[in-house]
Amino acid sequence: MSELKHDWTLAEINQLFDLPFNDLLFKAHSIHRENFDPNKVQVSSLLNIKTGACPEDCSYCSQSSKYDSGLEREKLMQIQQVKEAAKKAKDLGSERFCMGAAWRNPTDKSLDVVIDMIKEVKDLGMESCVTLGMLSEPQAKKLKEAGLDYYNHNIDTSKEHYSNVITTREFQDRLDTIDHVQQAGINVCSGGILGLGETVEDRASMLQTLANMDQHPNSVPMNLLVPVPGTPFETMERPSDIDFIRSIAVARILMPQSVVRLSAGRTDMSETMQASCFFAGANSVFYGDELLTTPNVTQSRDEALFKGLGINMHQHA
Ligand code: SAM
Ligand code: DTB
Ligand code: SF4
Repeated sequence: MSELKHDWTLAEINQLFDLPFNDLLFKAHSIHRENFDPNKVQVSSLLNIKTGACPEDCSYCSQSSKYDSGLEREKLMQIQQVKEAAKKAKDLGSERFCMGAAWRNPTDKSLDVVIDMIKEVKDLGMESCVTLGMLSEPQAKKLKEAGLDYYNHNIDTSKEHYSNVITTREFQDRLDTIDHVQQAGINVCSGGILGLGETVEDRASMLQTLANMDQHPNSVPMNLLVPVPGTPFETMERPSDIDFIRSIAVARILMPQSVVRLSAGRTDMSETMQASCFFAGANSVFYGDELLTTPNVTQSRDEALFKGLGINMHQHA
């Protein structure tokens, strides 16, 4: 097992980004092998339990009320529907069920409903994850008592670039919620999005924030922006495949024991690119035909990909 370091300097991280690609990948893959079975990928499934009409202005998001992405808003889902979706995900082989809500923060009343949903997921023998926006300390404690396994709260980009992407909250708000989740003893899932017009320095800074937390997030989703028509970032330039793979490799080196998830954006990635991401240290994906509001790689294509690469889906994470 690699030793964990929490005092990464930007200079050290920039040096990793500057390495020749083969040197970077060799280093990342060696660390990956020391800490994980390189032929195993953890799979989680997503369900959007509350769609659209979000008061936040995240420039990439289909669910913000500030932009017209053509998405129909929907109220908080009925428990029965959640149960059916979780059962389906379990039958497909997914081990974690992650429920997302387009909220700035949950009200205490809606949190109670989500808690009932978490209990249904737990009753199926699956790990539970939710992403509901900002949480107060008591709300995080309540979720822990309900048996929640993971809370997803992405920092999305660097602190320097944050206000170019979102103006309705501050970077520190994200860190505060992550702190409440960590203090409550819930596993943290936190990562970001590449393709938000950030520089390589911003990527280094984002990864530095994640890696220098008191505890590394247990799970680090690395999303490639899914460009959504109607949002301000609809025509944002896409990072090169090589630059994306480099960021996965650096995340693996900085956080050797965290599960790095190759998250949104896989529909626009070739199989070769995904294979390179797995080599660089990614060891988790979202599995199932849909992300939150956009399509994911179909389950049958993923099955074929994993078979071709000799990758097994984790049965026990
Ligand atoms: N509203 C909550 C929040 O923002 O924390 C939870 C749901 S929000 C949709 C969860 C995460 O999805 C965001 O933090 C962002 O990282 C990711 N996301 C949203 N839209 C995306 C897009 N178009 N492409 C890639 N990732 C996206
Ligand atoms: C994460 O990092 N990515 C997921 C999950 N956590 C909640 C969401 C991806 C959303 C992609 C765009 C959409 O489907 O709306
Ligand atoms: Fe709302 Fe979350 Fe979308 Fe931002 S990312 S607009 S907070 S649903």
